[in-house]
Amino acid sequence: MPSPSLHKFSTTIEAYRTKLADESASVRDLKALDEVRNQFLSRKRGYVTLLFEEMKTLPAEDRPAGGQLINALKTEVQDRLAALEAKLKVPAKARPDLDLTLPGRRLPWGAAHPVRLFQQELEAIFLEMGFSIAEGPEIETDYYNFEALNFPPHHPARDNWDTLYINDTLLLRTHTSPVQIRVMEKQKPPIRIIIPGKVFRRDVPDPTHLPMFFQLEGLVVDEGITFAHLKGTLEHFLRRLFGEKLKIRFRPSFFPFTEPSAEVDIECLACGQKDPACRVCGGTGWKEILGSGLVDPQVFKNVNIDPEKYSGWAFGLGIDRTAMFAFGIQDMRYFFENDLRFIRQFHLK
Ligand code: 2U9
Repeated sequence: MPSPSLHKFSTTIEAYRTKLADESASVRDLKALDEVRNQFLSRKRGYVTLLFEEMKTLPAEDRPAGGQLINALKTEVQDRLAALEAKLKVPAKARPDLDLTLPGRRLPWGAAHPVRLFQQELEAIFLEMGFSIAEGPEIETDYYNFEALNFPPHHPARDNWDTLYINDTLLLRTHTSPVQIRVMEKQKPPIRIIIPGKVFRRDVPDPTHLPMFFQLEGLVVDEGITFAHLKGTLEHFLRRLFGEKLKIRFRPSFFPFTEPSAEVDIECLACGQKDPACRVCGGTGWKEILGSGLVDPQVFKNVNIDPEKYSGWAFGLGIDRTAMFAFGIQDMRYFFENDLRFIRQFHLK
């Protein structure tokens, strides 16, 4: 019969044996193995060293048996760690529990959204012509969104831009035009930029309106820029997008930030200008696609560019709206309902 103190000591050793089994079961690499080795065998504070210290508190007649118990545990620790180390050092390909010939797990792939894909097509045409892409904040001040663009406070033209205000001075930009102002404040002409981005209007969603949509605007500023540059560049852009033979017409219009201004229509590609009941063009044969104009001299003055020396032209179009026309989509809301049966149709290229 072991004495009660030796019995207690052997129970303690048994607990360390269980601990060794638990710890070594979770070892996955050599670093973890080293940690377990230190835990048990470190000369200063390892469990084995501590057990030898504890052994000294046993009655003298129990010490030899206590020492044997510790040495047995120590051998077990060393054997188990050596076996684990050998297993970890075998190359993965030689391990029977790891079959490297199995195919990998297939991850679901994300893909660009159709509006983004279309945006990239538009960008590519302007990049070919030497334009750069500029970006700016979606939360804007009243100054950059309106005043700098020649909309005085309380001017009735603001009614056409139904605005989501955050407070008296901050708002969600209603167009990407504030970015042109920011660029012109920092950069001297020549300037040749496009600005794609999210814009916001206080609109109730319906097939042709959403409170958030995407715009692409452009700006060219240099000496000697005329309406001919506007016309030639926009015609080239539209024919690269919709085809060489596309019919285009310019109509006079008004925007506070351009003078003169023009809206640009293209032939209706849905009915080929032939269906008086066409749902896309309303039977007119024409589809309004963008707005444009020569930059108003007042806008140049607001950013300290001399309107006597420089002139420029600008345009704006709705990316989602134009994508609907290009892809034959009836309802703008489809773009943002995240129905994969709809979204996936645009990834055939
Ligand atoms: C500066 C100077 C001029 C940008 C322009 C339009 C005409 C236009 C609309 C088309 C459809 C917006 O998405 S839409 O609702 N845009 O008609 N935008 S000229 O002119 C600028 C911009 C910035 C400094």
